[in-house]
Amino acid sequence: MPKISRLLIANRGEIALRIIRTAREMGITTVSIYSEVDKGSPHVYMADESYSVGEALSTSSYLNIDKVINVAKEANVDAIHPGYGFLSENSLFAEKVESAGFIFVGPSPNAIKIMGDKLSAKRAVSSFAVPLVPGTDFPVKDISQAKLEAKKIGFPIIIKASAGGGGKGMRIVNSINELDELFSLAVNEALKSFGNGDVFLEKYIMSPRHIEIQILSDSFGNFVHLFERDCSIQRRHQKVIEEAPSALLSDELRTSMGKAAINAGKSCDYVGAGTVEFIFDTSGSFYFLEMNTRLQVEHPVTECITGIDLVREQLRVANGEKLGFNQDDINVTGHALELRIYAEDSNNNFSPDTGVLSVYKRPQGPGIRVDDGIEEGQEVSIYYDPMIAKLIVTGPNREIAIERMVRAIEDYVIIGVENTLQFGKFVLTHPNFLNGDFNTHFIENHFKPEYLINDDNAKLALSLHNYFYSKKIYNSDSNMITSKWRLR
Ligand code: MV4
Repeated sequence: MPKISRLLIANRGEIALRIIRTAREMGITTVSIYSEVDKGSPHVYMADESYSVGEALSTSSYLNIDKVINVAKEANVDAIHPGYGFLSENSLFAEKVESAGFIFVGPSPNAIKIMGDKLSAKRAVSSFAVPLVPGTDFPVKDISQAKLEAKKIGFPIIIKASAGGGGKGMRIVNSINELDELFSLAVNEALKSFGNGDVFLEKYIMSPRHIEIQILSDSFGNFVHLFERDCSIQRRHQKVIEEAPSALLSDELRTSMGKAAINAGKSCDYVGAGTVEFIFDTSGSFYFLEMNTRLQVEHPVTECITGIDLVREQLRVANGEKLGFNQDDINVTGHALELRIYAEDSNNNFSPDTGVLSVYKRPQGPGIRVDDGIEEGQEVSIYYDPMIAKLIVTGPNREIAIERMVRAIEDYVIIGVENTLQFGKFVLTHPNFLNGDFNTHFIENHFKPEYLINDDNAKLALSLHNYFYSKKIYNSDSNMITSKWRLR
C-alpha cells in the first residue's frame, strides 16, 4: 500500500515543476505553495492544488516553517518534498515535518544535522574510509593554536567556517605572516554570518576540479552511486556548467570515488538521494569536502546519462520501498551537459537583472531538455534566485554534446532580461573547455567581459538569431521573397 498519495512541494520555480511532473507520473496528487508575487507562476497552475504562504520575501513565505506545515495539515498531504534551497537542508524543518506526522522526502533530521556542519561531517566520515584533506578535524580556538596547526599542515592553507557553505567565511593563507589577520577575519565573519565562530584549517589545494558523486539509498541500508558530475566551471561559488561523466576521471578513480561517496552516506545512515562533494587535485588524489543532503540543481545530467529519474527514486524510498536496482544495473550512456542561465548581466559584473520576459522561446530537438519555471510574459523579480532556466543536453559523446549545446544556445531566445546565454557560449567554445583542460579557476583565468558583444543592437540581433533569422527564401519564380523569416 503506497503511503504517499498526496504530496506537498515546499518550493517554487523549476524544481517545483520538476517534482510535480514525476509525482503526476506516479499517480500522486500534487499540492504547491506560493508567495504573493508567484500567484501566476507555472508551479501554481501545474499542481493540482496550491496554497498561499504569504508575502514575496522568502522569510515570510517559502522559508516560514509554521506556514508550510499548516498548509500540509490544511491540504491533508502525506509527505513534503523540500526541493533544493529554502528549507531543504534545515534539520529543524525536517524534524517538525516528521513530528507533525508527515513523511519528509529526504534523509533523517540527524543526517542533515551531521552533514550541515563541516567539522561534524568530517568527523563522521573519518572512520569510513573517506579521504580527507590534511588539516584539523577540530575547531581551532586561537591564533597560537592556528600557528601550530598551520605549520604542521604546511602553507598554503585554507581557513573554513564549520557552519559555512558556498565559500562564506573561507580565507586562503599563503604564509605565516598573513595568518594573524586572516584568522581573526575568518572567525569574525563566521560569527557574524552563522552565529558560530568555529573554524578549521586545511591544506589549500591550488587548482582543483570539483567533482561530486550522486548517491541513492533506501531505508533498508542499500546504497548505490550514480557516478560523478564535474562542476568545476563556476563563478564565485555559483555553478555555471555541470557535466557527466567528467572529462578526466579514469574508470578506476570513478569506482573508488563512488565507493568513498557510499561510505560517506553510510557514516550518517543516509536515506534518499544525496551528493558527496570532492575536490580532485592535479596529482589525481581526491578529498571529501562536504555532503549535500538534498536533490541538487544539477541532478538532470545524472538522469540523462543513467536513465534514472532521481525524483521517482526519492519518492519510492520515502514511501518505504526498496531501491529497484543495484550497482551492477546502473550504466552510463553518452554525455550530458547542463548550462545554468541566470538573469544576470555578464557585461556588468554579473549584476542581477529583473523585468518582464517579453520574448521567451525554448530550443527543441533530440537530446535537449529545458528545466525552467517561468513563461513568456512573466516577470523575473528581485525576490528569489536569479536562475531563469537550466539547459540540459545529451549526446553520444562529449564533443557532440557540446556542439548540441551551442546549437541550442543559438536557438534559445530570451528578451527582456539580461542573461548569461552568450556567456555560456563563450565557455562552451573555449579551447580549454573543449579539451577538458580546466579547473575551478577557469572563469577568472579565461573570461573578460570584452569577449562578449557589448552593443545593444548587436546583442538583440544575436538573441533574435533564430527568431527573425536571415535566410534566403525563394518563391516559385526563383526570386528571393524575403530575407527575414519569423520562426513559428
Ligand atoms: C577547498 C579548496 C581548496 N582546498 N578546500 C569552496 C566552497 C566549499 N564547498 C569548499 N571550497 C573549496 N574548498 C581546500 N582544502 C577550494 C575550494 C573552492 C572551490 C571548491 C569547489 C568548487 C569551486 C571552488 C571555488 C573556489 C574554491
